[in-house]
Amino acid sequence: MDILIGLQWGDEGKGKIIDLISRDYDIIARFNGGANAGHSIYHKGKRVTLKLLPSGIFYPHIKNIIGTGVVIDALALRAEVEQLQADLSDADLIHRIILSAKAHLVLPTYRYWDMYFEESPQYRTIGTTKNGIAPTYSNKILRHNVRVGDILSNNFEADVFQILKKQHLELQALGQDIPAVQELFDNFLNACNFLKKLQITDTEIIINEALSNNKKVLAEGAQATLLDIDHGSYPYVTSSNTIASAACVGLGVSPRLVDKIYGVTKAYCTRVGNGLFPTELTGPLADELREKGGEFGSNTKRPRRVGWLDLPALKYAVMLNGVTDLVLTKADILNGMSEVPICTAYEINGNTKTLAAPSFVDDAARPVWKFFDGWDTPLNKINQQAQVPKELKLFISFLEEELKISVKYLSTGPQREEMIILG
Ligand code: 2SA
Ligand code: MG
Repeated sequence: MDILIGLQWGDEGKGKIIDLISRDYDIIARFNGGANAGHSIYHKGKRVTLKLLPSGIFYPHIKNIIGTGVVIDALALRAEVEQLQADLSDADLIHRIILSAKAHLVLPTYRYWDMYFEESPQYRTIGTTKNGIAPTYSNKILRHNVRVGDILSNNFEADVFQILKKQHLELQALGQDIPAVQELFDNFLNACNFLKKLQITDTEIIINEALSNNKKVLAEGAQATLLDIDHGSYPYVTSSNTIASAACVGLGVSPRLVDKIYGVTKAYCTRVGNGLFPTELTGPLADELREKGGEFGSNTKRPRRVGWLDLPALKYAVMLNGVTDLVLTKADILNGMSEVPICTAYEINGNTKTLAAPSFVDDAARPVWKFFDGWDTPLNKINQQAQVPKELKLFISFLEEELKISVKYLSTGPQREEMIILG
């Protein structure tokens, strides 16, 4: 099994890379997160953003598994499937989706809990996507939740109604504006009935059997390393494990079966939501970079915070994931800049750190910069390694030396074919 993950705070261009390499795979499987993801792919010239569906959905030969570690919002999944069926004129894609019976369901009240925690002055504002992700994982850990396989049980309706009624009362008592419980229940049940049209099964068995038959499986990460619940910039993280090893847990695959680990990084950094961002840029240059890079939440449309490449954090991410194949995206967005900075270390209270988890870096940390000459060659016009501008080559060599792995793929634009394989 190969794994693909983001090395920063998300939106590194994972969807595009998966789309490019997916034709070689038999199965693409999501292992974490939920409808908070936004993986953008250009399909037949049109931008499509996937939230819950794995990025292999465009190919008829690929099985798309939504694995056990994912939290499934039935309403969001139905909307996504129906929209894609219409957009691609492909009603059959429904037969290429397999759901883990053990994946947890996002109940309709969880979205309101998410909003409550975000908006109440008594709790931290994380800047979540308000998809109910944290309340779902919390209820999973509390062992109060229902799972996809439960949809098929006789007690499902009664169990769900009871949970919804209890939570509805609690939310109302907290002053949360929420639709009537019957309305929430009816809509949710409708969407769950839709899920019955998809294959619901023990996906770990499908994946392991495929691997024993020499089929190729790609685990598709959502969010990214620095948003990992354990190793990311806690508390400003998502509520799942996002790093490569989470693919084994989330899909039920032994670590012995892992082969390549693709790590995707942009040539700069973005972050959406709150939390520290030592290399953050503000002012007109930030606005320009945001506009040029189209740095707005794929689903929420929130403007993303932008900044320069953070090498101590990138080293940390490469280490945590054990990256074998490094992918560099969006160097094309920096085209035309006179110089391109990289933060190579932090100075913290007189100490220099060149490898650091951002959660250990506080506001007193001062980035140490190295400035590279900018490049000025429209990258989407080139398709060979020899045409890569020399300034960008130097930028890449520096990263390779520091990270001790080579950049295998250089993305030169958002379209599938805009990619140079370096080697
Ligand atoms: P949540 O909703 O509980 O997972 O939010 C917790 C933090 O995780 C961040 N987060 C993300 N960051 C980048 N991209 C994400 N996906 C969408 C996208 C987001 C969007 O691809 O653009 O449409 O806005 C994503 N999902 C979660 C979130 O910002 C919080 O910091
Ligand atoms: Mg995204």
